[in-house]
Amino acid sequence: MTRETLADVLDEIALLLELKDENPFKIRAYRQGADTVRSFDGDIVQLAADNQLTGIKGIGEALRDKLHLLATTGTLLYHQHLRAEFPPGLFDLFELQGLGPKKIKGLYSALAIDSITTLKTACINGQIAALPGFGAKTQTKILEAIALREKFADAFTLSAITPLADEILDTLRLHPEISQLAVAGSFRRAKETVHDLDFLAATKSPALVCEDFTTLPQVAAVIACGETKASVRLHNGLQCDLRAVSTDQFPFALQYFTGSKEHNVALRSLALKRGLSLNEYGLTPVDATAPATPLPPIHEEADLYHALGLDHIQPELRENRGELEAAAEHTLPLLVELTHLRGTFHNHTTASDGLHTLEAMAGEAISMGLQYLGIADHSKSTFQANGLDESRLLAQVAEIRRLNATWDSFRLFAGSEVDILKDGSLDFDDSLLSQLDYCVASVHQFGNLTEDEMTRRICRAMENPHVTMLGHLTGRLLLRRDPYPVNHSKIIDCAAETRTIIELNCSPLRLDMDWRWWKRARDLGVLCSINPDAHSTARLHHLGLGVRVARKGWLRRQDILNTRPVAEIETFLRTPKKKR
Ligand code: DGT
Ligand code: CA
Ligand code: CA
Ligand code: ZN
Repeated sequence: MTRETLADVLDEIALLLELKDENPFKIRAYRQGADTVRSFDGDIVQLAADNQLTGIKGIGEALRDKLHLLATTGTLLYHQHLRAEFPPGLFDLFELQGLGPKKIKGLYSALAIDSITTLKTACINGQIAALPGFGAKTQTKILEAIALREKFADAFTLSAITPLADEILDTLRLHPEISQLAVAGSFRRAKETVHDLDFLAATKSPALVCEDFTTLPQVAAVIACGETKASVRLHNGLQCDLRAVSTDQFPFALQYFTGSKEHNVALRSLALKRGLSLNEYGLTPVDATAPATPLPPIHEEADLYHALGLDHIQPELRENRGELEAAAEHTLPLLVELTHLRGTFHNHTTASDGLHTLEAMAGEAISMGLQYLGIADHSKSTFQANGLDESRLLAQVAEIRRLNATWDSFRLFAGSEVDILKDGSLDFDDSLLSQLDYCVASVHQFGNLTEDEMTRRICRAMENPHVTMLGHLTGRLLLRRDPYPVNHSKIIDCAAETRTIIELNCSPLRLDMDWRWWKRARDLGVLCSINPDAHSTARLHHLGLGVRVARKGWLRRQDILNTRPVAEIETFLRTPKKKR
């Protein structure tokens, strides 16, 4: 039983209760419980097993008993009974963009729609368009969402599978016959979406390790199991491959299976130019008879790169986008690390659509060792997220100033995630914005403009002297919603010119701006801010994901605003934008 499983069960109960139209307070209690479990500082699983959850804020009596049962027995009858009230295919509907519990319930009771297949058929037959409360527009939207899901059927987001990868690694590490272990592939390269997990183990007993791999508790089906490799499918549909190699082969196999394929192809041809043949088993002279300079011993991946005259290339950079040239010239970037972060901007509270109060968010940031936290709740136009109007925002600013007086070595920065309106003007006027410490400007509506219109709209917002940074540039939701069209080059140029920071929004489905654009931005002197866009204390921890993506974008410590200590940030924010 892991912390994630506990939290997921509570979240699912909340969803099921919502389907049943239960009391909203009860639903909220489960959601909050899930969040508390995720963010709890300590071994919550053990505490639950020992029935020691009394007094933990966010976990009431009812949840306490359920968590205890779950942690000790692995299942919860209450949850299973709730689940049994609905057909299993119904749960897939939640993965469709734009369908919430209310709509799903309506479809289920009116048309007995209980799976994506039945929903698709009903759309094609025009039944959704005829349904009160739905209509032709919704029907088209649903069909688009289904098409999008089909397009990404075999992909997973990096963050969704990270807990699974860690769980499996933890189990395999206990195996007495495994001496070295890693996940390679796109996961190790921190690709934003991943098709499968590629495990690699060094062992003297490859067949045994392969067989044991297929009996992991997460495995739903065995695809193949041989002498040195095995493939399985997990309960969530994710495929996992395992290669079992010898200790000598391990660094070569790790390099090979980390990829990318393009990086490997380029590396192999570089080796060939030096008369060397590289594959997943080793590095050998092409011509065995020619007198060759002896190769240095290769014990780890770095040795392999060194043997080819290269600096060691971090996995995140291995996409054949200039990293081999930089490694040869000794100009690879020294990449940012999580420990470099001193704070973060763009976070929400209960004032708009966040789950936790200012104090709770600050408390979590303090416990993470951060020196500052930027608050940026929604502005009034984002009414669906309870955006703040002028007076509520000013009240929040006053509250932040009051709280700041209570800390010696921590501070909140008062900001706003201000809406960029259709014409590029902002949701608040300059006199209000000038009373804030900083401001994140984001697009939340009119995503259907042309690329030109959207680009001009965003550039106009960046020209405002009070806009410190641009929020989630493209509005994409990975595997759910395509980005709206926007000209990245022009946006980056404009950011450089107006000294506007671009956010790397590291909310797991966003990871926006995309990693492919950061090197260009960096080279033009555009600063990045790694922002979790946290709507709860637990989500502040997505900063780690943000750092992985920043690394993939070639970003160094000095390219990132929120690696700076609080005193520097204070000066920075007080300095007029043009002079920063
Ligand atoms: P994905 O699609 O998210 O699983 O992406 P990867 O990169 O993990 O791809 P995967 O699992 O098919 O293969 C893992 C690594 O193995 C890949 O990054 C590079 C290496 N590899 C696989 N097939 C080839 C190949 O045909 N040529 C070369 N040079 N390398 C390959
Ligand atoms: Ca893979
Ligand atoms: Ca694979
Ligand atoms: Zn936003």
